[in-house]
Amino acid sequence: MTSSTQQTVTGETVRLTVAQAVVRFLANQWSERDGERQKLFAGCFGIFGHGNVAGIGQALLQNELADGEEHLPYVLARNEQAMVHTSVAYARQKDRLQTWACTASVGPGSTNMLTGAALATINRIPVLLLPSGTFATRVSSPVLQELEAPYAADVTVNDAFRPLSRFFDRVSRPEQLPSALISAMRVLTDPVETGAVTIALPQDVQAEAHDWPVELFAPRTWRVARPLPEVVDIADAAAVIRSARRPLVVAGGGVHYSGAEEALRALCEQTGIPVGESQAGKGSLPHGHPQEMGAIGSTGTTAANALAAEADVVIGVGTRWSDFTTASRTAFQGNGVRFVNINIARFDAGKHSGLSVVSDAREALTALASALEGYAVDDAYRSRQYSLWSEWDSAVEAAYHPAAEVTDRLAEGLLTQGQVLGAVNELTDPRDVVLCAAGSMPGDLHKLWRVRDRKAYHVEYGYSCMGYEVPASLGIRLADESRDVFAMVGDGGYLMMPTELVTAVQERIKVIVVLVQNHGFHSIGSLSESLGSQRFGTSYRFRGEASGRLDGDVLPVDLAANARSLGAHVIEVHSLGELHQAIKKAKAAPADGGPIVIHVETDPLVHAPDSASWWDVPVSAVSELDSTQTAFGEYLDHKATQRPFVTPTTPAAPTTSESAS
Ligand SMILES: Cc1ncc(C[n+]2csc(CCOP(=O)(O)OP(=O)(O)O)c2C)c(N)n1
Ligand SMILES: [Mg+2]
Repeated sequence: MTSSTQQTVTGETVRLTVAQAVVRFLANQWSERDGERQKLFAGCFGIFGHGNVAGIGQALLQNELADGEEHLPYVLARNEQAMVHTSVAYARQKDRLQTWACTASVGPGSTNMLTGAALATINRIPVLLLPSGTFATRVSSPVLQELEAPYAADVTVNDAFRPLSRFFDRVSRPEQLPSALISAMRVLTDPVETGAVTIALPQDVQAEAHDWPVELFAPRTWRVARPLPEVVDIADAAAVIRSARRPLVVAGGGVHYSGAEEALRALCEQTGIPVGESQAGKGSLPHGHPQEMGAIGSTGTTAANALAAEADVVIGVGTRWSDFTTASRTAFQGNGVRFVNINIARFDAGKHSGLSVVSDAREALTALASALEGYAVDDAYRSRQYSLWSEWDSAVEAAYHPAAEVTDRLAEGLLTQGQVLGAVNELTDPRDVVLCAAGSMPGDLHKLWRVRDRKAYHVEYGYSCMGYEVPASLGIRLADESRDVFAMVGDGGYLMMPTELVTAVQERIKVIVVLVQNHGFHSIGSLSESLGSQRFGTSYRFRGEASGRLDGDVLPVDLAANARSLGAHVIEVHSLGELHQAIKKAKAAPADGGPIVIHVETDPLVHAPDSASWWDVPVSAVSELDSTQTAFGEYLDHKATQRPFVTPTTPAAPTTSESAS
């Protein structure tokens, strides 16, 4: 144990600071599933300040210099929110079996991680956050960056992590550390509980010495569970599905995290049941598979949405049924539609009054396939799937390769967003990863992207956090260097968080950022227009001298120069041909050459094909504007189609219809 050579080892204890104990403990944690074992922590991201430089910082230095088996690599990031995003993306790419720890200084360094914490928890992705806290002793209070709440002396800014964390502890005394660490590992490796886990470490406690039992640092392996379904639940689920004529699977992120793609494919091939996918579940079946209907819901394909509207039984697999997936509860219109929910979390399995199958997705799908032996949908339903899909696929083709009547109307040097997505899709390898989080591209990718590999689609749409894209690209590449990563980022998202390009330069991480410049918020602009708010405040423009409004000229902002100044290799393109060349050049660039940014301008007024769907965004009920009044009328029409989904799902035929419930 090299890192303890400077310490006094007495019998069964070892004397280390709290921070040294944290680092040594983390370096000895492993996860295991299906007999494969890996380090739970690939390393620790951080930004030092007075709150952690001499505590965790000293411990990480000592660890790096020792460079032994208990190594916990340290990577300096540029923004604390960003380093949480990088860790989350890494963990998602690793199917939640490995992650990173993140250390931040007292105060703003720590609270910068809050957005990342929320994102991790909402997406159910493990990440360990180690915010620093002000002195536990409080002898010099108030110290720099201390909150000083007048109503409660023990409240610090780190209490803001509580609602965002699946486990939270503050280690105010060294004796509390072992149980805090062990609880943290339990939650991180529990597929039901996992999310952000926070251990706040006051700055004085980090540096305090303690005699630790040596057993605390023994290697520990945390087995990631695959809970089996109850036999009776599978029997009931099979009975419900056997009674269905138009069943539909909705695949969520749980399919990927469980590695259930093959089991899903086998079930669908055996029964002919089609599949619609949420953002996290996209790629559950590969593009081109006969049962693959692509995206479902507000940003879905017309194929999946047409089948959803008619389905009599909907089988959710590893989905948390977000509003985008259900089109705000308007997607499923079948009279008496029933739900079967396969989910590892009872919380999700119970949604929509569904028949709950609480289980690992792979195990439940395998059991269900046996229980459904001899059952299959009829030929009419299969040919309906085929014709709906063919129709949608031609719409995708037209978006990838728009007709001259569309392209002729574009200003010189501009492309459509569909052309950009099409070019990236067609010129990348099937295993390359496309990444996005916010703006108009997540919806367009959900509809249009042709996924050819289970880990090749990474859109963060639980929190849809602008700024996730650049830092997340580092996480994906670190997790799997055999794939190129294409981060699709809008100008708005880029401006939120370009910082980690510098970290990619530092670590020579090859990520490819496709920066889509359209001078503002294409997404929110369109949304605003459809809701009667006339694209107000969504363009990046000068304030007009006459109007006093943000409707002047486009701002002279050069994001290509910005990316270049951060050390990225930048390729600016002004035509489809140049875009093709740029993608090929980026792919051919050396694996350790650092970040590449492809800067392309698009026309924000050319839209992707319509989903024939809806998303519930409230419209002002009273207004002086005609545009808003019209939008409110349309809003009420849509609201009338929302369904409560409260009919109990039992193996017997329902006695009441959903519309009567
Ligand atoms: C951190 C954060 N702030 C605000 C939003 C709300 N929002 C969603 S998309 C968007 C605009 C994104 O602009 P851009 O990245 O340029 O993409 P575009 O819409 O132009 O495709 C905004 C402000 C968000 N999702 N995340
Ligand atoms: Mg934009």
